[in-house]
Amino acid sequence: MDRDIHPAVADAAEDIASMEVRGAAAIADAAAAALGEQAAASEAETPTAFRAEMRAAARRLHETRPTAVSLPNALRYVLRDMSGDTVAGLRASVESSVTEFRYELDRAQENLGQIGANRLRDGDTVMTHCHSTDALSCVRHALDDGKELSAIVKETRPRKQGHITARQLREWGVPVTLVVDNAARRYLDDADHVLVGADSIAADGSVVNKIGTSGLAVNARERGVPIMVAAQTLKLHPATMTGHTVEIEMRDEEEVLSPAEHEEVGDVTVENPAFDVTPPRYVDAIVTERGQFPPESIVTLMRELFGDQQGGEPWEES
Ligand code: RUB
Repeated sequence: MDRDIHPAVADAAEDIASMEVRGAAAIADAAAAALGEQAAASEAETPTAFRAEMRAAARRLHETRPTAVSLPNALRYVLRDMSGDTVAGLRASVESSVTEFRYELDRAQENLGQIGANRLRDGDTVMTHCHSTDALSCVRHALDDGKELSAIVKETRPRKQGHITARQLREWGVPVTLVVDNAARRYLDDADHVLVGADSIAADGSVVNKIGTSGLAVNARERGVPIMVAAQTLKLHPATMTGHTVEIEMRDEEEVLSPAEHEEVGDVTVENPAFDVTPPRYVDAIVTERGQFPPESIVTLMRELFGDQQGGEPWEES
């Protein structure tokens, strides 16, 4: 336990690891806010000590969940521009980066929502998987534009994030049909779009999202239903430009099988991957705040955004 880590950072890390805070955008927002709290409460006496404290806080947040690139992207955004010759100056720079980051996060979600909404027509039915605030932003903007939509919501085993999506859509007055994941193919005949979010998007246009997304996309393609991925540029994974792959989080087996059920079933290995990879050929459009892209061309945007990023991570010891 690092005594310089502020309780707000430790709590945020715990909330992210336990999925109390979940979904790529919410994780990024919570991590940035926690860094802000660390900076505000720091008792560091020298700029060197302050920087070390911020790096330690970022490392704690970074080690919580490995797949959503929005988390390291948020930490980088806040720490890369940290500047100042005094503790007060450094603190002010972190606080202003955090405010800016959180504002941009909201704005990006609004902007991509409007772009995604343009793809949805009055009377359309969308099929969703998991719970994505970027995807829901597209629905909300379409509703604000006066379109009527219905939704087929996949339950999303094992954590049932579909319930969160269903609740949100009902609050907006959208008629919802909730189905178990295995029923998705049957109900694709009633869907005009598959609409999902992303945890990471690789340079080749592959989409990493909640486990089950790739199977849904393959089925949707076979049925001729377009697959739209709503993902602000914070979900673009810079390291994939240099050949790195995205780590897929493996979660606790108890999310799948309780100890009592396991006892009853017997000695079996339980695997619980939280995400999967949908190859670009199954994705029709990636909708970002910078416009919509065919997945194969997302690398152009990545070069523009990350082209000059070199060297180690800002939270590593220098
Ligand atoms: C959440 C998930 C969401 C993306 C995008 O997985 O896969 O589709 O994170 O969400 P988990 P958003 O529940 O395991 O975190 O658009 O809100 O960033």
